[in-house]
Amino acid sequence: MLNQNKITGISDPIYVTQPSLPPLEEFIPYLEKIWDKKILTNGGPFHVQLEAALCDYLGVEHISLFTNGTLALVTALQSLRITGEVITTPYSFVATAHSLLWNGIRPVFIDIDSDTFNIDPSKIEAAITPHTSAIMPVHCYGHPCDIESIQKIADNYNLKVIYDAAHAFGVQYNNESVLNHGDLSVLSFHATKIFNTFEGGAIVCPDLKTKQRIDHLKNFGIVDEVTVVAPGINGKMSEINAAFGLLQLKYVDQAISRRREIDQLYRELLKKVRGIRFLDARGQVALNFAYFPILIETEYPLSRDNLYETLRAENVFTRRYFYPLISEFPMYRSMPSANRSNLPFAFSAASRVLCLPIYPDLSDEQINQIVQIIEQPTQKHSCVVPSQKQQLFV
Ligand code: T4K
Repeated sequence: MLNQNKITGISDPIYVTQPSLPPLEEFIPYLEKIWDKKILTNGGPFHVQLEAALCDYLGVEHISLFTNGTLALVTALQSLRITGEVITTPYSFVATAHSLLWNGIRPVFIDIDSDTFNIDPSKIEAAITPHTSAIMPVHCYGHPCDIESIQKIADNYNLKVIYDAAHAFGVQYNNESVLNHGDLSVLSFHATKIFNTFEGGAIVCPDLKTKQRIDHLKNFGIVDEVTVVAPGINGKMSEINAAFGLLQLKYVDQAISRRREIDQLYRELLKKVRGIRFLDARGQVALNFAYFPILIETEYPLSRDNLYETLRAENVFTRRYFYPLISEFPMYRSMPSANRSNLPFAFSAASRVLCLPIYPDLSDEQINQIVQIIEQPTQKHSCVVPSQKQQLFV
């Protein structure tokens, strides 16, 4: 029955993303070097090289590499000695708020901007209490937050700003890296990200002293053989991941440029579909096209979840990033700031969003097939209505 309904006959599943991988043979020389030297971790040569190469590529001062973005977030909060309450968004991957709980910090959720889906700065001041020590915004989908307004409030109230920049690798805002804003920015190099090291992450920081503190914290707090300065953790990136990162860096521009083409093609093909809306970034930006979110509005004949299921039945596995909201998960749900009435736009966004597949190896043909599935209910819809009308007149 399902087969009869197939619109495009897509046989191999298309996922929301697929990691970019360089040619395997190019990785072998890196492995040979590791085998020769037998330095596998603890700040080895590839680790040092990747930190320098990323500073160069991203246009930032200092970077500290991590095993993943979540440990980098946890450590970023430790490094600035953040305590009490932190104002953040419910519209993100759950790691954003989990990093606060792991530090014994209470997340205070505020609503998002209805256009950008990033934290709404006009909601920050009302959420500040004597316990507030920082703001943790997310550059959602790599679209920069309202950096200026956030910084102004942070300065007025003496709050730190830690950006969860997991989606914002390579993003420029006003011709400068978006990662240079706030006190710290945290990146993820997970397999699903623009730039991946299988697993990985990093903290971007503006001064050497902060980097040194972060470097100690990610290595158990060890300074030297006989000195431990803090109850640190093991968050170090291994040499194999760092080596892979160096190779990946050679291909990242190519990957972003193919993503840009895919973004443009989707926009071109979908612009005439009633009830499908795009999300645009504000200001002068160079994006990385990490995600392709669309919004399913009421004029579209199917609900967002019906479209999600229709695509699944056709072997296209989109994702509802970010549904459910973080604030809906059991460990957050009972917090006063998680109340639905406090987060109307976030709830609305989470009920309408669908992230379509986007990754460098996605072909134009596959994009056309995906769009065909999205268009079909609108065509069916416009056919059904006249034929029903005709029957009435028979
Ligand atoms: N802050 C934000 C704002 C984040 O988005 C994230 C991570 C973090 C912090 C934390 O950073 P890390 O600690 O992860 O470095 C995925 C990722 O696991 C997660 O890293 C990411 N955000 C989040 C948005 O997406 P899932 O549960 O949706 O992943 P999964 O396994 O369902 O993968 C999605 C699709 O990707 C799969 O359907 C197939 C494809 N895939 C995935 C993997 C892992 C592959 O083709 N190959 C792979 O190896 O969370």
